[in-house]
Amino acid sequence: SLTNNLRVGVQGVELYRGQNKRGVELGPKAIRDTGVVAALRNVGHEIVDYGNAPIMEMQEEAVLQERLVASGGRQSQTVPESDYNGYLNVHYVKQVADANRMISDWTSKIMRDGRVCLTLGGDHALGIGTVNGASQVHPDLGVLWIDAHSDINTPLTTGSGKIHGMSVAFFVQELQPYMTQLPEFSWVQPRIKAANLAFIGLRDVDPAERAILEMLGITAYSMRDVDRHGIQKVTEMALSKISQDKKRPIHVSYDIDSLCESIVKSTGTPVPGGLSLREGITLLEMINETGRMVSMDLVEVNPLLGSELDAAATAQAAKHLILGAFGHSRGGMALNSIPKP
Ligand code: 6HN
Ligand code: MN
Ligand code: MN
Ligand code: MN
Repeated sequence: SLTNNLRVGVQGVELYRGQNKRGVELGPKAIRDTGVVAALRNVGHEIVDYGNAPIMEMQEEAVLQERLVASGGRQSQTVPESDYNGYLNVHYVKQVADANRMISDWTSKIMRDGRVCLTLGGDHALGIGTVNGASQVHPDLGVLWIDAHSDINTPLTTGSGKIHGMSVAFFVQELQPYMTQLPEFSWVQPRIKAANLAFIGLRDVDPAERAILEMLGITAYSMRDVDRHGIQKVTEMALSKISQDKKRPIHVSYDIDSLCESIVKSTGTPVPGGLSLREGITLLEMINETGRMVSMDLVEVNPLLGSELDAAATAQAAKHLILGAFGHSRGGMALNSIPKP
């Protein structure tokens, strides 16, 4: 049955330096503006919204941000790939590392307050911080990475230099001997075992990423698997792979681009042929039913991409995914579970 009486902590992370399209920093506001927090209270949860983590990046960029808003245009801008890290092609290492250090602290603090942590992004590089923070509280953490992409490039294999395409590489234990150690990220504790990680929704995986997945035997369900087995079977298999004894706490990192590009246009790296919104909701409801989700990211909503209608549809999709993950009943609530006034 659905879990609908949790203590939840919400944090926003306006991170955008993990990729190169402005606007993803407005994701937390776009998602909150759907009324998702009130809707979660209606489900029955007790919620504290911690606001947005004051990452340096945003303070430095506040002026630019104001200019962008003042210009009235809601057009996304592509930022230059300036910060080039020596011989490595990794962009904005310091900004992304410093932001993640704070995100990690916030995540573990929220969880130590006894709350399920819901993180609204922001780009997917924030997963380095949320997974690190969550695994500090639960060292036996399992991770479900729901994404069109596998985000497991290393600083040596990346073609784009974007850290949101490398997040997973930072926290997988067995990958560290092959991982270029960046001093800015030396605080990260790669505690997630390859066996306790699974991907769902893949359909755009780089050759080197594929090689890493195979080398470490990481469970990875592509859209081909979803088409073959259906989302329920795939989710069951993923859940039992990452936790055979069905006891492991779960972190869900949900990239909105796992959904089909035809429904989610306001995201930085859309890919056709993805999950339907219903498949996304079903998958998350099933995770909710385990009662073991301790932390969730919802990332890569960029309201400056696509039309205003596209942006609204993308934010709505995010809202409904979150509701699924937090046990909203599509069939209506049982009378005895309606929260008392
Ligand atoms: N995401 N594999 C590509 C790269 O740049 O490394 C795409 C990454 C997309 C990342 O969607 O979070
Ligand atoms: Mn470059
Ligand atoms: Mn993605
Ligand atoms: Mn991603």
